[in-house]
Amino acid sequence: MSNARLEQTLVLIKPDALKNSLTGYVLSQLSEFHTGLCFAGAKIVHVSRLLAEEHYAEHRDKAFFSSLIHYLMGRIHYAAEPGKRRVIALVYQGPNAAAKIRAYVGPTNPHTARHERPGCIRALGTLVPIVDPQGHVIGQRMENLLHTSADDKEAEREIQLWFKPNDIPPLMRPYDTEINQTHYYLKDYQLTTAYETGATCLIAPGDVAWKADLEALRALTRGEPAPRSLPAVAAKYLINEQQESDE
Ligand code: 3AN
Repeated sequence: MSNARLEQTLVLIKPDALKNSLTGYVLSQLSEFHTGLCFAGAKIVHVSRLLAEEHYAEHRDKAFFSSLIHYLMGRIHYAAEPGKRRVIALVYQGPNAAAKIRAYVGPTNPHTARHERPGCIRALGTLVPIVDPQGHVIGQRMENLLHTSADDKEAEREIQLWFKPNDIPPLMRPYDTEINQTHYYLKDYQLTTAYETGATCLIAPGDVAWKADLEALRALTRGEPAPRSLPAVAAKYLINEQQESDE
């Protein structure tokens, strides 16, 4: 990004932070007074499996992946209260946004955070054993309260995964947008441009969309290789749209 004022980063306040009533503390710690960054976007999200798996796509082959997805979906901290399964997604803006927020939040592993950066937000997190159906410990899950984008490139991918352009005020939008000209629907995870019963409209003509999403949808419609997968485009348009089963 050429304009440093428009540098942005994604922060997710995850279900363990919500459960432990740390939201106010996190917002205060990350406030403009401390970080020099300001809000560009905020939304409360019931995280679908599609969104969680896209968000953590780089960890797909790791032993902790399934546990990580359930954690982000709120199934671990709100097992008996599906209505409370939420994440607060925030976009912060300002020079060096990703690096600044990561420095405030601290290391990924809460034990390391406590050791190396006592007082950082993730020092309040914990490590939890992951147990297989036979009761054997097969790994550990880091409950580290927050997600923050690793760098500017990841921030671009993640902000466009969680936010539509209109979730961000016009003068704060960091990435190219385009006015859509076509109806795009999703039915049984397949893309169509004509409505069928049971289909969900992803984007309608006249909607403002990320340019990269529309480029991907046009390529996918033509059956050509797309710069971005259908789930990566669709997930944000389905946010808070449908009631997921508890599978
Ligand atoms: P960060 O969240 O600091 O960017 P990533 O992207 O490496 O760190 O990891 C994403 C999430 O995956 C972490 N927040 C953590 O919950 C989990 N995770 C990463 N590495 C491990 C690991 N070795 N064991 C268990 N969980 C992990």
